[in-house]
Amino acid sequence: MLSSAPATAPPAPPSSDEDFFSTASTSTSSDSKPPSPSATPSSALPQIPIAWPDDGVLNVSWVTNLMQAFEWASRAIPPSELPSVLPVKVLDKLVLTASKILHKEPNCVKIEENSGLVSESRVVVVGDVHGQLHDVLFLLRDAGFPADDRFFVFNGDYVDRGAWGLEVFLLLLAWKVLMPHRVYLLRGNHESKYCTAVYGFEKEVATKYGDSGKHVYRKCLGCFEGLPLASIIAGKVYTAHGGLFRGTVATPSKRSKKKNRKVVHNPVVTSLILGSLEELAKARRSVLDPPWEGPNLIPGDVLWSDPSVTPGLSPNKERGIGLLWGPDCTEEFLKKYNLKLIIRSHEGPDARDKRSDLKGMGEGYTIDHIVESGKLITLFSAPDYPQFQATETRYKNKGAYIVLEPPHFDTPIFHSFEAVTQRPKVNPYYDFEEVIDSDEELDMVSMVPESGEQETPA
Ligand SMILES: [Mn+2]
Repeated sequence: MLSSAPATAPPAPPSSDEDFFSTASTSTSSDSKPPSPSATPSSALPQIPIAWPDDGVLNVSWVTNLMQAFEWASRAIPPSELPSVLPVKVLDKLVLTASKILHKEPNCVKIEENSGLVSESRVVVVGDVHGQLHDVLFLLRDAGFPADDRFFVFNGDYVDRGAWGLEVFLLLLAWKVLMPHRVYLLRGNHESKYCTAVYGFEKEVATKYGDSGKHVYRKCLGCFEGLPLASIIAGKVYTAHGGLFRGTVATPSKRSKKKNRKVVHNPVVTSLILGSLEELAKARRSVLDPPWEGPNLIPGDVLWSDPSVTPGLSPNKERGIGLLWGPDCTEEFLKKYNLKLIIRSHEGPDARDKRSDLKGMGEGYTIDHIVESGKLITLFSAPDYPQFQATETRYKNKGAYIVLEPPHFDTPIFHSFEAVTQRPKVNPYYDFEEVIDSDEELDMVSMVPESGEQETPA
């Protein structure tokens, strides 16, 4: 049964998915009536178990069937039966194929004319999705699926918190494999060993894949390590999960010029300066957990930093890793690279609830800095977050995504959306009451570095 599209709907997604999604709508920031999305499963059953195509080449119907299968499975079968839908061998093949593509990408991917960005293109930017499968499916249908003229940049945090992190990550990998030059998956701080051990993904995978759980988890971690850190769209928009980062050049302190200075084995007297894109390009991103000390700090900064209204750069004491940067840094970065926008994610309604200096995340986005050269935006795409929060303290936030349009791709069009209701009932994979107040703060005691990880040079 083909549902009728509303007048304001974006171009139809690929025809093979027409049966899959029900009609829903989005509000742009000017709309007065909030949408009420739903993700009613289609009467058509997915083709399962899913097999890797004989010719090894994915097509649109394979990817849409995967999405349909995950949606169906989330409602129809217990989590532990997911291997009957997606066998381990097929999962392995998907993760391996995607990993090979992702590892080859530079730290900062460029989406420009050379990569197929033309005057008919749109670029959709997405923030944290955190395992909220039904909301991700809604978002993809609402924005329109990736296509020749529709790019997607995801700002990371695919897993943890929500109950379907694995499905969300895998379906995005499938799109990446299908359209590697249209879909860009950046790394979030939750795509790490540390976060996934605390916020649910590791346990989720173990629950779903049983005896093969450890194997699947390891494959995912390996893939996380390969995710690029940032993107630049049309030479005008910088996106990353956390945001800006420090420079790696150590400036010697005055004292170090004195003759009788102590020779310090590992000099830490470094003034905090804003990092350059050249330094970002050289950073060693392939670490399970971005280090918070040592010489390789750029990945941790890009994934964990937050903006502040206070000028300057300072250590992000609240999180224990990354930086806080002020509007002056936003201006410096935009001006230096002739950019108009920074779109970062990382702060949901709970994080913003604790920050009196910045706006709340009720609409799924905030404009945090307005400076001479442009703006800094925080974008969060997980509505009604976090899924397992106690009812009385829920934020009931909307999620949002941004569309960038030609000719300059530098003016954000915000699309806010409500959560998909009638979410299947599931048990959380982490102790949400225990970690509710320590959201995303790095517990450095439990974060034991992999052997050699902190010292290995790039
Ligand atoms: Mn985050």
